[in-house]
Amino acid sequence: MHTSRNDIRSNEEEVRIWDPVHECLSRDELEMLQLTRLRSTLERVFNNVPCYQGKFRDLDIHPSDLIDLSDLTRLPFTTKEDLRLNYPYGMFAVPMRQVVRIHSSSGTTGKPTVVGYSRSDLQIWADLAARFMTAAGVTDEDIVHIAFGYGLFTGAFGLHYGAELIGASVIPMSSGNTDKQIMIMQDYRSTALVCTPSYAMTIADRMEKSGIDPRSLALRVGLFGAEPWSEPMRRELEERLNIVATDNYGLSEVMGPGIAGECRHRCGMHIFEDHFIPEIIDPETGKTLPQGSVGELVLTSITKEAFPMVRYRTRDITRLNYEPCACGRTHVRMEKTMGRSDDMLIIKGVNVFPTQIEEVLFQVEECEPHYQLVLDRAGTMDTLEVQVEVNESIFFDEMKKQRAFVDHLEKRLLSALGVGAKVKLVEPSSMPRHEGKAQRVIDRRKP
Ligand code: DLL
Repeated sequence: MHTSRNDIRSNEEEVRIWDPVHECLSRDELEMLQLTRLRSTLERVFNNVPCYQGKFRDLDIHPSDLIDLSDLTRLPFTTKEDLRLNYPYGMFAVPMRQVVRIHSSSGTTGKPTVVGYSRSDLQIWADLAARFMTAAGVTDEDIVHIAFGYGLFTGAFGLHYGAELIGASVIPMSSGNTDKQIMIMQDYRSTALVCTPSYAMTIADRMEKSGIDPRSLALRVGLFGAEPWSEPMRRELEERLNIVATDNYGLSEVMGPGIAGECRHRCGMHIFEDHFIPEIIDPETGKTLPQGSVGELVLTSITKEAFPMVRYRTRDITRLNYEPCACGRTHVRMEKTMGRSDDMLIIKGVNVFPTQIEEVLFQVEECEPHYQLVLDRAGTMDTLEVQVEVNESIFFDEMKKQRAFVDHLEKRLLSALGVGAKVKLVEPSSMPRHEGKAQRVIDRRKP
């Protein structure tokens, strides 16, 4: 436990910082630490991972050439393809006897990515999860209900050990069986809910259907992540579950959850820069973009032993904010991601992220928070159909009213996206509900 932990007061509200020494370093101190850690990571991968050795040699770079942090941009990127080519253990930088845990990414396309952790990696992982959970307001008084699936997915274990380290009481519920989740929440008085935002919405829906008032529960905070979600979705979850909903970010290749998380000010997720160096690049050219630009997040891990990643291309689109935060943490904040560059839809030449559509739908009272996007092709043109559930206020037998509502929605989407989409209203409760990450896009263009 950290003896150096202290409490900082801001805006009358008590702000707890798990590791103030590292989370509040000055930029100079932070950069010195990053440089030292980066150099030892580069030595480690150069000496132990043939893929990195080959990449460095191809570019005629040796780890000792790295004098300044700005030299990072000279290093090669690592991509998902590198991990596939070295499946399953080729990117590990320690012998298997030092690997004490294995996880993997979901692998919806092709083989999953396998990642490993040494004992020290697991300690750091728990510590970083404790950081963002503390930032979200979790304390040793909390009863943390984990509704991520336990298994190869990093979500459940990541937050589980973070919460235990804080001293909270952990309920390792896993995902699914929504009625039982609600019963446990009622009976065990869960105060913090951990899951994907879409599963939180499924839980909220089920509670409403069963006539359970969220105010009768002890829930007060939600720690949601693992998929993109919009601000209107946050507001909806806060209202329907009577909680403060916070966002946290991570990916298995770089560690899992615990790379970044929001503090109570909820103005971006602090990236734990003493462990990860973030960059923003142009996803097309790979060029580093100036501070404040929107682009693809690239991450370098600088303390991992078993599975270090140098300049890993996350494909997630976001922006970094280096302004000081009112919470006192000095680490850079990343904006809520718009989504992955792979999920970006190109409709009639216009780039659209599903979260932009979500933002529009969630602001329309008659729409339920359940939607799906169907992409198709008419001749050479891509088409987008937005299927959305509507509530009982839209009468399916009143054609004229319904037509006017569809027109209204289509106009709002056109003005927000800059491209037309067809809207199809579907009956309440007819869309699939999600227990893990939501699948929002159905692409019928692929053969
Ligand atoms: O989803 C790790 C995680 C678990 C993060 C639990 C937070 C909470 P993967 O399954 O490897 O790992 O998926 C990683 O999910 O590249 C993003 O595209 C997306 N993602 C994760 N967190 C967020 C978030 C986990 N807060 C991929 N907002 C990432 C938006 C997110 N997208």
